[in-house]
Order: sequence, then structure tokens, then C-alpha cells
Amino acid sequence: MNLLLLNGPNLNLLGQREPDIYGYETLADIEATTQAHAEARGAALTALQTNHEGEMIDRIHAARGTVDAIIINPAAWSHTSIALLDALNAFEGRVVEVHLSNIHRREAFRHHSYISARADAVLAGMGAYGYLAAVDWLMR
Ligand code: CA2
Repeated sequence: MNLLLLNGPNLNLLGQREPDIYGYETLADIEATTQAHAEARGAALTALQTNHEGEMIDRIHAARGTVDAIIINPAAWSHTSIALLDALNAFEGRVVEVHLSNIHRREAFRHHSYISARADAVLAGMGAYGYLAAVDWLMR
């Protein structure tokens, strides 16, 4: 099982600002913990964070035929990007959408996610544990 962990714009700032919303863990912590969790369950996991929408779309295209499942926190692109939705629609494996915060308890503009129309599962509000829960769900 090959898993791809994708994190979208500004998530490189995790642990540095807004810990009340996003927690104290850095993205490096989350990537390392999620990778170890996947490997303990017999899966390989590679991770990418990018602030560039085209780079994320290119990575999703490259995942076609080589990656079994994508765990993605699309961050603000969740609420804006039909292009990211289209890229994920061209990916044949499973997709799990993760949000650190409960987007439904926040501003109205965060309540809708274009990505949820493609996601096989959506996790929101569990903090960094959501990434581990995504691995567990994919590996069960
Ligand atoms: O709750 C989530 O995981 C979000 O995907 C995070 C996005 C937000 O736009 C979504 O509505 C919900 C924002 C990520 C920004 O991350 C920061 C981390 C630290 C400091 C500033 C921003």
C-alpha cells in the first residue's frame, strides 16, 4: 500500500501561530508521526506540503497508477478550488480529506468543501489525530 500525504497552503506554519485553532504540533511532527503510523501498519507514505496549487495538481497527476490512496488537507483550496477537485477526480484510488479544525463550527465560508464531493471519507476537528485516523481507516 502506497499512501500520499498532501497538505495545502499555509500549513507549513503549523505550530507557529494560531495554536488554539490548529494545535502546537509542527507540520514536520505531523508528517513524521503519520509516516511512522503508516509504516507500523505495513504501508509506505510520502508527504508533500505546497503553497502552489499547480504543484499540488501535478503531484496528484503523478500519483495516478503509483499511489493507492491520498490523504489530503487541502486547507483554503477546499473552499475555492474546482481545479483541485478535477485533479482528484482523475485519481483512481481512495481519497481521505482531513481538516485539523471542525470547519463546520467556523466561518460560513469554510462550511463548503469542493473536495468533499470526491472524498471517500472526511475527517474534521480531530486535530493532528485526524491524519492517523485516516491511515487506520485506509488500512483496516
Ligand atoms: O482545519 C484545517 O485543517 C483547515 O484545512 C486549515 C486551513 C483553513 O483554511 C481551512 O478552512 C481548514 C488553514 C491552514 C492555515 O494554517 C495555519 C497554521 C498556522 C498559522 C496560520 C495558518
